[in-house]
Amino acid sequence: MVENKQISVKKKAYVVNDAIAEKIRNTMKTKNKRFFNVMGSIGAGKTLILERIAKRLSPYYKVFVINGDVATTIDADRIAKSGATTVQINTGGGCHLSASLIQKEFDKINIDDYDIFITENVGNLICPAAWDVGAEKNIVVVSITEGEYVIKKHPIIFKGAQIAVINKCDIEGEDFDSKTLVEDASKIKSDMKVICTSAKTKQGIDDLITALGIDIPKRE
Ligand SMILES: Nc1nc2c(ncn2[C@@H]2O[C@H](COP(=O)(O)OP(=O)(O)OP(=O)(O)O)[C@@H](O)[C@H]2O)c(=O)[nH]1
Ligand SMILES: [Mg+2]
Repeated sequence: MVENKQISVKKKAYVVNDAIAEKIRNTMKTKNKRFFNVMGSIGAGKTLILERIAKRLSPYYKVFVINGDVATTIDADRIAKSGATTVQINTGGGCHLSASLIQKEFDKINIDDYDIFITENVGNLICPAAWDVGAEKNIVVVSITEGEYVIKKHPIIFKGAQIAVINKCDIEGEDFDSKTLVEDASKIKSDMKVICTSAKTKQGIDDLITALGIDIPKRE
């Protein structure tokens, strides 16, 4: 009996979360704003990718990034140096961002002041999969150093994503290979967009921005 009660409390939490997420999605659509949720493993390169994206887009767009971590403001501080406005959510022990945490941050700002909103979710390939934050697209980042089975072992988070990013392709070689990861991500959904990046060298960053559906004005 106790077990059943726990399940129903959890189900209720998902229902409440999904309703807030849907409200966020509708607000963004109505206001013609873009909102993306970047998930991925610990250390896969989420923050460095967002630093690159923020630097590339900031001359043309107002970018607002919400970083989720258990502790510290390291990631928000890093991305702020690339021209985006950032805020860090510390979850304490929490392993994911939720729609209500995001809504609380949106309540503190004027949505109309920004064009593009991006969350960096807490690093792991499990919990964020279950918690819709109201983004129009979910992006999952893994890196080639995480082993050839990382996507096969975590299919759920990829099923809920539109874009899979295989990062750290600059160290591709005998020990690390992107081929299996690209194949595995492509097999999960026929319409999955799979992009190999190196946040270090900036390889693939413009492809990722294009996959998000963001126009990059031509350089003069
Ligand atoms: N060689 C190489 N290193 C990278 C690349 N991307 C990130 N790194 C390095 O990997 C480490 C982790 O990068 P982060 O961007 O902090 O990773 P993260 O996914 O944000 O990590 P958490 O927020 O802690 O989950 C840093 O030392 C980065 O410099 C890449 O494309 N190539
Ligand atoms: Mg990070």
